[in-house]
Amino acid sequence: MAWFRVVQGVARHGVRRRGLAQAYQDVTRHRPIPPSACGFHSTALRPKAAPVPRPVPLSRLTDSFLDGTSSMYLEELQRAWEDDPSSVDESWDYFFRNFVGQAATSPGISGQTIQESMRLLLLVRAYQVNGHMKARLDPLGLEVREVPHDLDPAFYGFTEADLDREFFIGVWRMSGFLSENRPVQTLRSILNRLERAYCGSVGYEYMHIADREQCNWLRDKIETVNPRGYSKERQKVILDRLIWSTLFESFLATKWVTAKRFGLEGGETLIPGMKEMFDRAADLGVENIVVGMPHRGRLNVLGNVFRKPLRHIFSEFSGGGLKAVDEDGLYSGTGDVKYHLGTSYDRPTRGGKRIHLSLVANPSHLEAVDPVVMGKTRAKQYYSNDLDRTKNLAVLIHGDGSFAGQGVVYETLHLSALPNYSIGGTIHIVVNNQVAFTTDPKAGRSSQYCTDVAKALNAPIFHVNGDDMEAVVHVFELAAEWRQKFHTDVVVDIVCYRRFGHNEMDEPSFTQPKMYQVIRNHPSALQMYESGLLELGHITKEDIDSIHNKVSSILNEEFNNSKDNIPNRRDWLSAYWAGFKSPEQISRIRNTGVKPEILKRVGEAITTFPPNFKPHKVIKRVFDERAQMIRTGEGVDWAVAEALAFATLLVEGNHVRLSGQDVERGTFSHRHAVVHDQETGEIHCPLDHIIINQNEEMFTVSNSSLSEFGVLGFELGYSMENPNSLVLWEAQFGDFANGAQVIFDQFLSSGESKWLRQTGLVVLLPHGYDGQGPEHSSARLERYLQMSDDNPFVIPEMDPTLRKQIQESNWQIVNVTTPANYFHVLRRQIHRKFRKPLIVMAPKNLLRHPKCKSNLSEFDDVQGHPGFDKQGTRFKRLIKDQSDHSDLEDGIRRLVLCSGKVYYDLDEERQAVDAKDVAICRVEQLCPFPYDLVQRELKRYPNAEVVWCQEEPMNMGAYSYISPRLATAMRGSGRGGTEDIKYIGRPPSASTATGFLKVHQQEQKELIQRAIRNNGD
Ligand SMILES: Cc1ncc(C[n+]2csc(CCOP(=O)(O)OP(=O)(O)O)c2C)c(N)n1
Ligand SMILES: [Mg+2]
Repeated sequence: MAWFRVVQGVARHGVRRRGLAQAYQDVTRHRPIPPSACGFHSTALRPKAAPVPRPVPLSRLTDSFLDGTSSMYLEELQRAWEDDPSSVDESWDYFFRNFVGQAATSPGISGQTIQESMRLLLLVRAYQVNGHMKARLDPLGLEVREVPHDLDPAFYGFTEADLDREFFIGVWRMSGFLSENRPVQTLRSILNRLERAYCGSVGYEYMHIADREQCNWLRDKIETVNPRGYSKERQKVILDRLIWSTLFESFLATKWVTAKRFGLEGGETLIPGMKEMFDRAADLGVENIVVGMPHRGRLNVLGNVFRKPLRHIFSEFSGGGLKAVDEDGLYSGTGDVKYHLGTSYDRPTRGGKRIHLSLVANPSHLEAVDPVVMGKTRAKQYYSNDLDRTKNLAVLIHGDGSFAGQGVVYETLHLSALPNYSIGGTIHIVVNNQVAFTTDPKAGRSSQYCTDVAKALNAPIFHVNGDDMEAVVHVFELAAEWRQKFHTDVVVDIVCYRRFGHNEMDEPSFTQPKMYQVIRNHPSALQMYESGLLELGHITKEDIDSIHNKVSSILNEEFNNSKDNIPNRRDWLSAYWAGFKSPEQISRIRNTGVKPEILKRVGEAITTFPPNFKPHKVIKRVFDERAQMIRTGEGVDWAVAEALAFATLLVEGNHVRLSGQDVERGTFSHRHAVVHDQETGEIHCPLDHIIINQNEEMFTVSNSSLSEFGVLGFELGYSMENPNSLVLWEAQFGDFANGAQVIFDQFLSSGESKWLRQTGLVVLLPHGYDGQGPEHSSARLERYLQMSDDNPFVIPEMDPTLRKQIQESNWQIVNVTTPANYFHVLRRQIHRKFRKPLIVMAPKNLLRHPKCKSNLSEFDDVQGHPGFDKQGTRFKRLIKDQSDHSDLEDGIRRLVLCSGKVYYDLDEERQAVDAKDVAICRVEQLCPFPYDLVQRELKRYPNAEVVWCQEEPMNMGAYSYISPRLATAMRGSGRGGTEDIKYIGRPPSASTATGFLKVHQQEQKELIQRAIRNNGD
C-alpha cells in the first residue's frame, strides 16, 4: 500500500533534519516561553486528566475504519486520486496531498500518525479560533477568563515526551502557520509560535469569516509577522506621539482641576495608534477620513490628531470668552459643549502626503453619530467619484459600554454591505476601558466581548492590550490594510482602563474599589514604553527628556496664548457650501416652476420603457396613464408630481437620493420608481435616464434595511455633504419614525443651532386617518411641531423681500394636499441659498384620490397659468378657498382652517349640503406658520367664525401648535384670541386612533359634519 512509502520516506530523512530542529531551538531561545505559557496551562498534564488513546503510527493502523473493506476502499480512492486529484472529494484530496504526496517528500517526520496530524491541525485551529481567550489583553490583569480546553495539547493526547518530536502540518491552500511550504517543526516550536501569534498582547478573532482568501491574508499577517519589528526611528515617532497624548491630559488636569473633560488617561495609546493608522491609510490611497467619536478622549483627538490649535481648546476651557473675528452680529446658534463639536483639518502624513480629516459633531447620545458618519462618507465617495471607495474612509470610535449596548450600532453595522449604503468598510475603534460610567461589563452586556455584535458581519476583530504601545500600532496598521484590501469593516478593541472617574469630578472607588486599587499603582503606558525602549537601548534618557521638554513648553506657550485667543470665524460651511446663507443673511425667494417643454420632455422619459422591456401588465397600465397625464396636461397625480420634481432637479444637475423601506415600489404601490421585467427579472429605473450619459448614482432610489434610526441617520449624514443634492428618507408609515427619534431630536431639529451645519434633508412620513387603526394613522405630527422654534406670540417680518422666516426656523413642516404643491415644495428645497430640513406629512389615500390631481400648468412658470401669481409659480404655504371668492366676502359665516387630507372630506361635505357660507383654507405649511396668508384670509372673511378642523385627537395633530399662532394672527387682525378659535376634531385620546373601522367612519363623519353644517356646535 502506498502509505508505506510515506513512512519509509519519513524515516529516511529523519536523521538529516536534526540540524534544522536545532535551529528552531536556537530561535526560540531568545524568547523563552515558560512551560506554563507554552500551551501546558493549568488544565494541561493534570495528573487526573482523562486518559487519551495513544496515537498509532500510520503504518500500524488497525483502526476499524481502515480494516477490511475500508482499507480496500482507501486504496481504491488513492488510485483514483493519483490518476486525477479532482476525482475525489476535496477533503480526501487534502488528505492524500498531505499524507501521501507531500509527506513522501517532506523529510524528518518520524512516526507521525494520522491521528496526530489531525489532532495537531485541530490544535492549530483551536488557537486560530480561541487563542484570543488566552491572550494577555487586560492591562490590569484583573480579568479572570477560563482558557478553553481545546488550547491544551493534553486535550489532544500530547505529552511532555512529544514536545521535541517533529511534525509536518502543512495544509493545501492555507496561509501562515499551516501553509504547505512550512518545514516540519517540533511540537514545542509549534506551540511557541502559536502562543506568540495568538496569545500575546493581541487577541485575534477572525475565524467567523467565511472567506478563505480573507482568512489566509490574516493568517499570513498574524502567524508570520513579528509585530515588534519597528525601527528605532519609528519607535521614536511613536514615543513622541505617546508623550503628546499623555502630557496633553496631565496638562489639562493641572490647569483646570475642576473641569470636565472626559480624559483619556488609561487609554492614551489610542492617539499614537490612530495617527499611525491614518498614516498607513494615506500610504494606501486614503485622502479623506470622516471620524465619529464620543466624549472620551475627544479633546485629545481634536488637539493631537486633528491638530485643532491648542490655544483654541485651552481658551474654550477657560470659558471661551471672546467672540470670533468678524462674528459680531452674525448667527452663531446656541452652541454646544466643547466635547461635542466637530472640526476638520488637512494633516500632513508621515509618508509626506496630505489627508483631510473631518470630525462630525455629535450629541451626547452615544453611537447616534455612527450612521451619520457613514452617510457623509458615502456622499463624499459619490462626489469624488471614488468608485472603489478607497479614497474616503470612515472611522468610528466607540466606548465598550455603548458599543455593546446601543442598538444603533447593529443598525449601522448592517448597512455596511448594502449596495446603496456601503462605504467600502468602516474602521471601528473601541476604547474599552472596561467600565461604563459606574457599570461593570458583567452588568452591561451578555456577550463575552463588547465587540461581539460585529461578528454579525464578516469583520475581523483585533483585541489589543492598551498598555502595549507597539501592539496597538500594529493592529491599527493591520486594520487600515484590511480595510483598503477588502473594503469591509474591521474592529480594533483597545483593552485599557480609566485612570479616573467617568469624568474628573467622579469618585470611581465608590463603585469599583478593587479595580481602582490596582489602577492607583499601575504605571502609565508611557512609563512602560519608555522603560522598555531604554532597556533595549533604543533611546536614551536624554532623548526622552528632550521630547518631554519640547511638548511641555509648547503646551505652556499655547496656554499663555490662549488667554487672549480670538477664535477664527466659525467655519460652518465647507467648500461645497460657499455662497450659502446663514439665518441672518437674507436668501431671495425663488420660483420653482419649470418650462413646459422641459416638463414634457422629462415627462416622456419617466413614462417610457426600454424596447422589449416587459413590465407587469398593471404597471404597464399605470405608466400608460402617466403618459396620458403628461400628454394631456391633466390629472397629474402624486407619484408623477414627485417624479417630475426629481427629474427636473436632475436636469438642473442636482443629485437626488431617496431611501427607506420599500421606497422603490412605494409602500402603497404608487411610486414604481423601479420596474421589473416580468420575464427576465431585469430592472428599469426611468429616472436613471433623464439626461444623456447620466451617472448611475445621480438618481438613487433604494429600498433600505428595516431600520429607522440607522437609515435616517445615514441619509442625514449624506445630506450634509453637498447642498446640491435632494436627499429624502421615507418612513414606511409615519409612526415608525419614532424608532429614529434621536436623529430628529438631537440632529435634525437642533443640529444647525448647535453646530452651525445645515441640511436640506426631506423626511416623508405617511400620515392620515383612514381607518387603519392606531398604528398606521398618525405620523405624530404634534411631536415635530412641538420641536419647532418659531415663536408663537411674535409675528416675524413677512414682507416677501425681507422675509427670513424659514431661515430663522429650525425646520419646515408641511402637510401638502395637491401634487403640484408637493412638486414645488420639493423643488423649493434646492432652489434657495440655504438648507433647512423638511418634514412632510405624506399622504396615503390622496395618492389615488380622484380629486387630488393637478394640471401640468400648475407646475410650469407660464404667466396666466394657475398657480402663477405676481411672484411666478411657487409652493403655496396656504391654499385659499377654491370657490371664486373676492378679496372681501362678508357673507361667509365660517372660515374653516385645516391641513392635509381632511380638506377633501370637508369640501365634499360642503358640496353635499351646499354650504356656500363656509370657506375652507388649507394650511399647507404648518411650520413656520404663514402669518401673512392667514391674516389675508381673516381679512377676506371679516364676519366668519374661525374654526380649526383636524382629524387627529385634540392632544395630537396640529391643534396645540396652531392655536397660539392662529390666536396671534387673529389678535394682530383684531379678530379676538385663543378663546375665539373653535376646535373641531376628535376628543383627546391616549391612542392615536380607534382600531374599529366602523367607529372611525362614524367619528370622521361627525367631525366633518360639525365643521360644515350650520348646526355644528
Ligand atoms: C444613549 C446614551 N445613554 C446614556 C448616556 C449617558 N452616558 C454617558 S457616558 C456613559 C458611559 C459610557 O460608557 P462607555 O461606552 O464604556 O464609554 P466610556 O465613558 O467608558 O469611555 C453613559 C451611560 C449617553 N450619553 N447616551
Ligand atoms: Mg467604557
